[in-house]
Amino acid sequence: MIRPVFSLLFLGFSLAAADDTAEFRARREALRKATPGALVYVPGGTEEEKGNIRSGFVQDPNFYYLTGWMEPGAAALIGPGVDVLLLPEPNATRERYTGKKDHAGTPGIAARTGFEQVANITALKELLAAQGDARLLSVRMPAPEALKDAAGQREVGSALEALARLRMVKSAKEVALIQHTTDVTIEAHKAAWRRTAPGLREYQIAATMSNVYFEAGCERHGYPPIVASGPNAIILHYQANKRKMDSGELLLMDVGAECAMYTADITRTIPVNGKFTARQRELYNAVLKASDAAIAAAKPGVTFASLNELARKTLREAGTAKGGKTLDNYLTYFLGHGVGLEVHDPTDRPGALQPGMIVTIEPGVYIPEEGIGIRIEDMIVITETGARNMTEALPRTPEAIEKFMARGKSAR
Ligand SMILES: [Mn+2]
Repeated sequence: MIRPVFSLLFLGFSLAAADDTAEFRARREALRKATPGALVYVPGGTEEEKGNIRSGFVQDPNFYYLTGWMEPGAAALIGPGVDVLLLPEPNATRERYTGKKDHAGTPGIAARTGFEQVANITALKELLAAQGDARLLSVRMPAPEALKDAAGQREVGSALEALARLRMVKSAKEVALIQHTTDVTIEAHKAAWRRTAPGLREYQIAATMSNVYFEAGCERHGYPPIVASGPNAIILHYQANKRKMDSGELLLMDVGAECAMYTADITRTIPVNGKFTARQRELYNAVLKASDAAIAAAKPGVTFASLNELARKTLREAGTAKGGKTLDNYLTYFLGHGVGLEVHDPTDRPGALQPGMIVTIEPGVYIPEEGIGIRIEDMIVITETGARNMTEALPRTPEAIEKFMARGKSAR
């Protein structure tokens, strides 16, 4: 999926799975180091938040990253010598709908959460007062009302960038979780390739793909599936998925699952009838060349911005569209973005890539004059010496795609 915003750092919302408490504790320690002397407030998601009625409760990704806690209405307070999980008071009415919830009085709660202390959320004001005049920061801005009320006259600053920098570099455990989501998503794409045929509707392919990851126990889509046939592929975030696909057209699928809180983001573009036309192949190979060049150049110390430039240069030299403009004119966005707890995880475009960063590489060309849109999106993890393509197992060349589709058809 193409990132629609242009800010250096971006944090939003997402959900979860059990992990051991040690890693979450280590992340809180890293946040303390990154915000020396400060007291950081970390609000969790609530059941009242907009959109929950459709999606079900989804834990806030920043809160999840630092706590591993999956229940709604909680918060955390992190600072020098402060490691407190704040839980809501028991609410009998709500529990009739969504089940029993833990609270500060639940026996053994501190050991289970891995926090030094578990307190009632109403204790926030006292806890802040006990910390004297420590600098107060929040990982949600503007600061939540509950924090402003408890803080009184004290100013609240932002810890968003400090946390974003931590989230950009994935731990070994996170890389493994993301690889799992990626592997499940690859199976979803393959299922779509086996089914794709002229006359089907885009939503039928979306249904085939979603079914694979829901069957595998994944909680939700990482983002709304984009299944775009023919001219729809020019629309970067096409989500209607209603059109009937025809022989001779391309089908662009930008679809990713979210499993155990971590998202995949993978795009492939395939021929509806299993065979690329000469022009489709030519354009596809130009995009593939740009992708290969960027992936080959990715390594620690190189900037994401320079990979973007390299992909553009490769497209510029690869050919022209009808009308004569070079192909780089048809790549209208930045090359990629971080992926993790969110499909658009925090990303540093001008900064140097570091081992453990996971980013998409998603060059494309979208040519209205020819009614063709092609995108190839892979996820790479930066290693000590280069980069590993986490989505390599999903065929990328026209020849491998055609071979897979021919085999899939004959097996039906
Ligand atoms: Mn993407």
